[in-house]
Amino acid sequence: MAFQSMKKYATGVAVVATCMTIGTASMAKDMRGWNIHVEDYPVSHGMEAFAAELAEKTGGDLTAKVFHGGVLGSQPDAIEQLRLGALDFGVFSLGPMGQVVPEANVVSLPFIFKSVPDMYRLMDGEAGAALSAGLEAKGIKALGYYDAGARSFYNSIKPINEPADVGGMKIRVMNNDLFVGMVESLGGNATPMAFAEVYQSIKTGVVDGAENNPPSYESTNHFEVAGYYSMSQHLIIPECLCMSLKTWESLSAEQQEIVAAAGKASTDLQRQLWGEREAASMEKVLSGGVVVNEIADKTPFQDAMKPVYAQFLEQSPDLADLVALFQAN
Ligand code: BDP
Repeated sequence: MAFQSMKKYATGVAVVATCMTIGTASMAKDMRGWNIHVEDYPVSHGMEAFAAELAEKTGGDLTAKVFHGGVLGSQPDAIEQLRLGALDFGVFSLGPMGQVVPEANVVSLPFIFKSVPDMYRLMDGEAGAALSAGLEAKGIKALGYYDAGARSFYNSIKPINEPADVGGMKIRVMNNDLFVGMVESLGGNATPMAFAEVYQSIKTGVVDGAENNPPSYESTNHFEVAGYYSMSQHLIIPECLCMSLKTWESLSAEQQEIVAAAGKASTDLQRQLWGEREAASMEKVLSGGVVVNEIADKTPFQDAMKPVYAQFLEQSPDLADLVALFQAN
C-alpha cells in the first residue's frame, strides 16, 4: 500500500517535471520565415528587421531566419505551409491569399482603393481589421500590412493606352481567378503562373507580358524582356506580414506582445523603404531603355471592370458589406 502511494507520488512528480520542461521548451523557438523576394528589397529588409527585433527583445529566446528568393516554395504552397505551422511567418500578397481567405479578395478588386494613402488608412482601420479576422479564421495571424504600391501592365509588344490595346495579349497573372477575369474583361488572355517563371516565359514568348509594381518589375529584371510599362495602376494590393496561428498560440503572452510590437515596427520601416525603392526602380528601368507611358484617364479601364465586380458580388454576396466599406472610404 505504502509502496503503491509512493509510486503514485513519484509518477505525479515526474508528470509535473515533464510539464515544466515542456513549458520551458516552448518558450524558446527557432522560427522560419518565407519570402519570395530577393535580399535587397523593401519586404526583405522589413522581415530582417522583424527577426532582429525578436531576437533582441527576447534575449535570444525567439530567433527567426528569413529565407529569401522563394527558396521555400511558391506563394500558394507557402500559404498552405503557414496554415499548417510548417512555416512560422512570411510576407504574402493578399492577391494569392484570396484563394484561401475570401475576405482578402476584396483588395484584389481592380481600382478598389483610390490611392495608396487611402489603402493605408483603410488597412489600418476597421476594413483592415475585418481582413485580419478573415485571415485568423484560416489559421493566419496578421501582424501588419506592408505597402506593395500599385500594379501596372508591362509587355514586349507595345504601350497600352486603352483597354483595346490589351486585346489578344497573353498576360501572366497571380494565382487568383479574379485576375483572370480582370484580364479577360480587357480582352486579353490571362495565364496564372508562379512569379519565378515569369521572366523566362516572357523571354520565350509563352506570354507577352505581366503586371506588377515598379520594384518587382525591376528586381526580377522583367523590364529587360518586356520594355513597355503602362501605368494603369489597376491593382493596389497590400501585403501581410503574417505568422502561423499555430506558432502565435505557442508563444507566451509576453512573447506575443514582443512579436506584435516588432510586426508594427517592421511595417513602419517597410512602408518608408517602399517609397524610396519605387523611385529608384523607376529610374533604373527608364535608364535601361523602358518606354513608360502614363494613362491620364483611367475611366475606360475602370468601366471595363464592372463585370468583374458584378461576378464577384454574385459569387460572394456575403462580402458585399465589406466591399461597400472599402468603397465608401
Ligand atoms: C509582387 C508581390 C509578390 C507576388 C508577385 C507576383 O510582392 O508577393 O508574388 O508580385 O506577381 O509584387 O507573383
